[in-house]
Amino acid sequence: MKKLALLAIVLAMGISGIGHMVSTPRRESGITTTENRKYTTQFFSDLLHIDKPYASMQGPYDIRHIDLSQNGKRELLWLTDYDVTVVDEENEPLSSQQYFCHAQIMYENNDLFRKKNNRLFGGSRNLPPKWFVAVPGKSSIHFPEGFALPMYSDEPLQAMTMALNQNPDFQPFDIKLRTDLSYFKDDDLPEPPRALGRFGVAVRLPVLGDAPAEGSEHSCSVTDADGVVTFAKSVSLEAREKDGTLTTPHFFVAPGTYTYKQRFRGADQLPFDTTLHHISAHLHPYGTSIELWDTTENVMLFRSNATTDSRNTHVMNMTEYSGAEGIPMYTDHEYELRATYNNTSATNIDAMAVMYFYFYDKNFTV
Ligand SMILES: [Cu+2]
Repeated sequence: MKKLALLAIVLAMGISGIGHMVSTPRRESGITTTENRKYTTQFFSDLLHIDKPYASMQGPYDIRHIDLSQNGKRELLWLTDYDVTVVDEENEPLSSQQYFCHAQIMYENNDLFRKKNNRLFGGSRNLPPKWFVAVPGKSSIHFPEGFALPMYSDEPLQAMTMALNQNPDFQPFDIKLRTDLSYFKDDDLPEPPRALGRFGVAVRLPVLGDAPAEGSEHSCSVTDADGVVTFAKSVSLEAREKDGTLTTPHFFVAPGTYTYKQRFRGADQLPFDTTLHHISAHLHPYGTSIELWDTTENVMLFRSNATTDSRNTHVMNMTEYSGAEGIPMYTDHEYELRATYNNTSATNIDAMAVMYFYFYDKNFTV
């Protein structure tokens, strides 16, 4: 499931060819400023030319090969903030972020990450190769005070940014996407912050025509407003689950109201019982909310509400959780995502439903 999700995102971003790159790319070190011991490094995308409307994940994109070292010097850093901003040709922020689609910070490839993670941290760091994802309505991530992602300054990262345009009436124009990463240097801190690990869970629907046999157990189900179970027509990104079912995280939603449920076990995602300290979520337009339930205790732990613009073309805001107190999560509990779409249009719309979690990585050691 985890592997499938990663593959899906790489494919989703239209960058599947990147793995074939042979030479080591030249890395940018960005523009760094500092305030109260916190460093912020900025990277700018190339100009992205918007010449037509683009569906989600089909807009022009940019990839920067980056690291946060000064002169290649290796030091322990603690990442605290990630921000993506739409700017004009002069690097001035635009008033509307409606041209922002997706952005992420991730390792060049999964194998390199596994090797580095073992060599640098003895495998004690519970991060996947992808560290940050920004989506429409949630273009920044700020951890609660005292929590951060640990990294060495010379770890090779890539910053991907992608534009979106869902407005058919416009003159062609250019934008750039600015990525800001903020961090502390371990050497400057009297005490290290608490390390965060990360995982994400997507609703993955069985693809229409390949639905599981009647009565078989599957981790995902869809019911319409009348409680009738339906299966999805896939838009893209299909992959086979371990049980052989073809599933998709990017599906069509017919007109009407639907609730999508995705089950998972705590042990599928966590190495130990711990607490969640930051949760954000991703829905497409017409998505209304996505909830995290502890189904062992039958209690809702968190709900992210979506706000969409009046024409239902762009998600303006997704509410998040960020807190030092944390939300307990247990390896022996069962959990469920419940995402609701209310498609008030007359046609099928495309949709996704994902939650991104940061947890206290209590066994992390340098
Ligand atoms: Cu999406």
